[in-house]
Amino acid sequence: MDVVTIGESMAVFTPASGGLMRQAVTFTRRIGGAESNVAVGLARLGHRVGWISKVGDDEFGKAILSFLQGEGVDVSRTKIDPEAPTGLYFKEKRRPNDTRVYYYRSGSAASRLTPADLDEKYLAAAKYLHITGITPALSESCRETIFAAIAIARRCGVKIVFDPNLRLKLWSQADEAKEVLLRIAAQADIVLPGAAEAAFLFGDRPVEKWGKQLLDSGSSLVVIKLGASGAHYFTATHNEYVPGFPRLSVLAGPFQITHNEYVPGFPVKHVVDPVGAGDGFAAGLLSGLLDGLSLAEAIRRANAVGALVTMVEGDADGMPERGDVERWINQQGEDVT
Ligand code: KDG
Repeated sequence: MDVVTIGESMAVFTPASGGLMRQAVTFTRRIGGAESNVAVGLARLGHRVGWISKVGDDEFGKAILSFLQGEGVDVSRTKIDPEAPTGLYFKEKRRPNDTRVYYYRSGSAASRLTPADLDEKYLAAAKYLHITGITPALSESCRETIFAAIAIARRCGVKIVFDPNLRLKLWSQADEAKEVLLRIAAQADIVLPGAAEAAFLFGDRPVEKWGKQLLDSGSSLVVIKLGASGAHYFTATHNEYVPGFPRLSVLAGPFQITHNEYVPGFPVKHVVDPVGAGDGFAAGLLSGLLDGLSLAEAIRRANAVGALVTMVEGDADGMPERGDVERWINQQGEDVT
């Protein structure tokens, strides 16, 4: 596999109309889950990707497996747990810029993942292991599974890509979230926080300090995602102030940046559904790195995939195919048909 990812996928229900969900009577059912979204994104871009998880022995579990198989994701290491249900979540669109999620996933099949569910050889043969901060929040055994996967990857030279994907609803204590996510970030090769996640994890310390801290602990790349504004990245050789680049403090609040490199994003005129954009970013970045693009080009692909995802309803549904991404980049983010 080019990439192996581990995490929970759920049946996602979205009311057919906006506003308060209590009024909704008709829902559309799709499939979502940060890690499987990334897997779908990579598969659509032509990469070999495996998804490790557990689903219940129920109709939603079957829907998830057939959706992912249909997309070309390898699910051979995903197990069916007859003793727990597949997780669900609801996505309420109250207003255009106010999307809320409600989880029904406590005790789900995926929350019962354990280190014994990891096939070491399968993991060791991958080029990248993709993980997010969602899985360690699901249960103690999920947390152990993530740290066991990290240990295998590090031992076997598999690069670890970590998206903090902070979901405070899944943690009982914010401090605990911070401690666990920082512990994982310190062991990852590539760390992909959004601006708000970076603020949560590192406070208002100057960005170059914690960027450097992550680089010192072994990360080779730290990318701060700024949505439509693009992304900043740090590497061991690009961590100094470059005059003239947009400052993160302007774009994202508390940071004072002395700095790195910046790759502009693609503003989208009509955002239909922002959920999954960060996963699109991760898929685009990994795709670019697998194709041997320069870092700036890979991040440009990441920005493009993230933008395209927001134009389609659903967490993974808008993941573009390679030709769509290339056209979008060539057209500078203008939809010309
Ligand atoms: O990144 C998108 C995910 O947040 C979404 O697909 C659902 O995995 C999910 C979660 O835990 O919120």
